Order: sequence, then C-alpha cells, then structure tokens
Amino acid sequence: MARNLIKKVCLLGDGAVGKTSLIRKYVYDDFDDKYLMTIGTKITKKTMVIKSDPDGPGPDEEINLTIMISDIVGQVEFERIHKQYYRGSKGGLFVCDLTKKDTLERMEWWLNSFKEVAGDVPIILLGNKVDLKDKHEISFEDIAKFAKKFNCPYFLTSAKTGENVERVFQNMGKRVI
Ligand code: G3D
Ligand code: MG
Repeated sequence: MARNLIKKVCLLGDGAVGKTSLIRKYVYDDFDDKYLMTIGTKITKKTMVIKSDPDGPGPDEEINLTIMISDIVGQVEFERIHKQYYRGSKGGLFVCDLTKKDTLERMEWWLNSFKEVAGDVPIILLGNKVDLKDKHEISFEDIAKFAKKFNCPYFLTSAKTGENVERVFQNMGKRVI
C-alpha cells in the first residue's frame, strides 16, 4: 500500500550559515527549477520514500513524501515576511555555522519566532560546516547543550562534503508523517 503526502519544511538561521547550500546538496539529483519565488522565500520540492518500520507492529506501508523545502532569503528585519512563510510548516530545520559563535546565540530568536507561527512541530538543529575543523568557534558540546534545552535532535553537517545531509532530511521526513 502506498500513500502520498506533501509537507512543508522550513530552513532557518542567519545569513551565510549554509541553508541554500544544504538544500542544493540534498535535492541536487532532483532539482526542480520551477521553484516558487516570492519576496523572501524560495521553495524547492523533493520526494522521498519512507518505509514503515520492518519490526514495527503496523502494516507494511510505503509513503511517498514530498517535502516542500522553504528557504529564507533576505534579512531578519523583514520579520513579518518570515512569519507569513512559516505558516503551514510541519517542521523546522535550524542551521548555525560552527565557525561563527553568534549564529548559535541567535538560534533562540529564530526558534521563538518560528514556534509562534508554526506551533509545536518537529524541529532539528544543524551545526553546519563541520568540514572546516580548524575554524570552529562552537563546540559539539555547545550544540548538544542547546539541543537538549530545546528537546530536539541535532546533526553536525557539511553542505560541502554532504556529511549527514541525507540523514537530516530522512529524520525530518519520518517525524513529519
Ligand atoms: P545561506 O543560504 O544560509 O545564506 P549559503 O548560506 O548556502 O549561501 O552559504 C554561504 C557560504 O558558506 C557559501 O560560500 C557556501 O559555499 C558556504 N558553505 C555552506 N555550507 C558549507 C559547508 O558545509 N562547508 C563549507 N566549507 N562551506 C559551506 P560563498 O563563498 O559562496 O559565500
Ligand atoms: Mg541562502
């Protein structure tokens, strides 16, 4: 039995942390050029197949999940625009840049502004640019602590090498359905 679902997921975080690069890395094979461009927003589609847990109690099931990945563009001053596009989100990926300490400090602001609109939906914290090992200003413990505080999983990612990128979206996919 196969079901089709469509869910919207937002990527959030300061400028230059790697949001657009992560999306590009993830959807590269299936890039949909006919994205929707509005002020402050770009949406990219990707379909993934999620199988039911083979050891779980439910029936065998395959879900074709299309995620509409919403990329924020522009500056945080346009908070009203941001809030419009958080609407209807079933998940949030919060990205900080491990080489810039302030991008984690600002994360709480992003989280709160997203939660105000989207409510209590699954979120994941991403410490991106894990490949730039010599330049890290944020320790893995800092990330773990933050994730614990907000009770969400975290992944250390690299849009450059692709490390953990697929896993982040798979994890989110499983949790939004
Ligand atoms: P944004 O969409 O969050 O604003 P971008 O960020 O995806 O535009 O990325 C900002 C810059 O960081 C880009 O460099 C991009 O190549 C780089 N970048 C993104 N992710 C990674 C990563 O995981 N590792 C490394 N080494 N670099 C990354 P430029 O030079 O084009 O500005
Ligand atoms: Mg961008």
